[in-house]
Amino acid sequence: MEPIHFTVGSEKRFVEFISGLNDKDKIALISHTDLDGVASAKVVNEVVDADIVKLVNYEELNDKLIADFKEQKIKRLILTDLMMDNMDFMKKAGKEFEVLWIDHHKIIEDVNSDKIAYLNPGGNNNYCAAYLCYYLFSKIQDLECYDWLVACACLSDFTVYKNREWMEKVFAKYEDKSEIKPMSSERGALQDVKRMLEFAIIYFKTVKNLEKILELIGKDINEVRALEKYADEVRAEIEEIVERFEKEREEINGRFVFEFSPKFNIGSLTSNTISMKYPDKTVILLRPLEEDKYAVSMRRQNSKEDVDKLMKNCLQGLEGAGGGGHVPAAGGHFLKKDLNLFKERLKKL
Ligand SMILES: [Mn+2]
Repeated sequence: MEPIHFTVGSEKRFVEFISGLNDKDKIALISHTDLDGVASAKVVNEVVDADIVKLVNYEELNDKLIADFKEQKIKRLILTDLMMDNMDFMKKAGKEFEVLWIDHHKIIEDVNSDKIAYLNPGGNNNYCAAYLCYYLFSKIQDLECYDWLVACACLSDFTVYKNREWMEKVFAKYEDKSEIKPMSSERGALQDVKRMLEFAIIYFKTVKNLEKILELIGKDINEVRALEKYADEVRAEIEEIVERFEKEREEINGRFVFEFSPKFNIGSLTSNTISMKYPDKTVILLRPLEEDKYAVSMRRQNSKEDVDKLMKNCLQGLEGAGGGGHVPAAGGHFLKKDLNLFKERLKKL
């Protein structure tokens, strides 16, 4: 692997943290809830065998988590693929634990200290976290058995350019002849597994048991088929909704409007799938939320209508409503009681 330059932290800091590990200090490993986060946790845990492994959303990085770890006598905390927009959590964590933080998101502050080793290459999102973990921990232990999983994370996080040579080697090893690009619809051993893992992650997030996926992913790429049945449930729901869209959509002023309430968290995946099928149509999808609101997404793939503007005009002045985005894609929400008003506005705009 080509050497990686870290803008904050260094391989020396990493090695210091690792050589400080011992049998008696309890370790917690936390990582993000997407494919990059899952792959990072899998790679790191192969080496450190943490006492607690948790996949967390950003809002869970709070005082309660630190208190829980303290109560469980955690001494060392490892974070991977976790973005932070301020350093409050890290500074508090650095007071309680020896911390290793490996990340590739925007660098807000260099929080390296005697207690915190923070490694981030910075720059233009060249590497995903799983690749960074694989690169660093491979210096301690041979992790080639997980190269396929790391390659899937690279595809999923759009980080397949800077590490091109390595990606090519892994694609060749697994005889995947597809073009190495994110969002590919081509078939191939790695592309297929990557899409399947993304769907399986949606499944386990919905049943609130994402850590289960770490148990089910093994070293052998062929074993990962055990996850297929979960991924298929999610895939089937998307297909079913797309089919229903074809039959049940309303057309208001040349735009497609459709309401659906999925079991899985597939709102944006479904919006993308449908709008890519109709690039010259504005597609408006409504999803009832648990409270008294609708989530609304608007997409226009060819950008011939500014859906950010449309969204703002439709929601203007509505009680408890808000939203916006960019020319081709916007999201928002409004109260259920305003559905008719929302549609009336669509007729006039
Ligand atoms: Mn990531």
